[in-house]
Amino acid sequence: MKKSIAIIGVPMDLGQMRRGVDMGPSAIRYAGVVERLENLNLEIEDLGDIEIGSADRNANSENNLKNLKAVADANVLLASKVDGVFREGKFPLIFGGDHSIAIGSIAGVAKHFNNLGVIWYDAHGDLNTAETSPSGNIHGMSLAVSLGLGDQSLTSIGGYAPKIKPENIVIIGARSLDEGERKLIKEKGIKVYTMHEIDRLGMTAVMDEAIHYLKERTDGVHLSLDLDGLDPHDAPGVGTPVNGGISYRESHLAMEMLEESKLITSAEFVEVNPILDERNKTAEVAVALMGSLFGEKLL
Ligand code: B3U
Ligand code: MN
Ligand code: MN
Repeated sequence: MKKSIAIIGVPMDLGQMRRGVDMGPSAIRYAGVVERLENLNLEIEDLGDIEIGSADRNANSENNLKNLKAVADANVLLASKVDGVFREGKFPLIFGGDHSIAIGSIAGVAKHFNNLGVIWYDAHGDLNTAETSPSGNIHGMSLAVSLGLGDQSLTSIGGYAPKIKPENIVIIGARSLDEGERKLIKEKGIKVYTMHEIDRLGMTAVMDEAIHYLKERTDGVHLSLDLDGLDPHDAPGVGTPVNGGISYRESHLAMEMLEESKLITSAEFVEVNPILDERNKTAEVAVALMGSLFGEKLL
């Protein structure tokens, strides 16, 4: 049977303060994702975009959670959409939008597994809470929310918390962590491959270890790929670029190894911002990486 993929666009820009990331799903579609994946003999259904409320950029600033209500509402919708895709036996492929959408993606996915794993491919940890966040931007809190930490209107999405266990997370590409995030990583024993380990061990060994680690303890793995995990030379169209990132080649290798492992059961590609991009380069990189993740081969 043909593998069936359902695409969900989430034009969310309320989890951070830079305009343009709401156009990410359009940019990824424009870069030819449907044709690219259809060429791999996959059945693709594009479910269109989730509706996002409007910005309330001043409200809630006193509790350090910007646009809390609108971000929560959109993630409730996303969680139920993702849940529905799973019920139909399809693979959810989600396009962002800022990284706050991982809250809904993971809420929709995690109930279908006893022990969901997550690969968080990102320059950042996104492990802040309102108390530790330097910005109040919810896109820097989504992994913490999935661990059950944070405002109840976010952690309770999908009707259960926590969604994932700390030992089922692997962060890859980290090079910008806030104090509270570092503390949480140590406290919870979250596995992190920073750029130091990627340089030192090489991407092959990092992915081999990560895959082995998750295979042993999980029954499904969600890939949450923030394009700012890549170096800004290769993926310039992101809101918070950080130098010294993962290369385009290393990222392809990582996706190819994930494909070979058959580990990934859902995926999202986030933080593509066409306004900050160079001729849709970052969306094209995202689509190329999806090609590798779903089995594109040269020979
Ligand atoms: N850690 C900072 C910055 C940040 C997090 N995620 C992105 N930027 N993309 C924060 O605001 O939480
Ligand atoms: Mn992120
Ligand atoms: Mn990031």
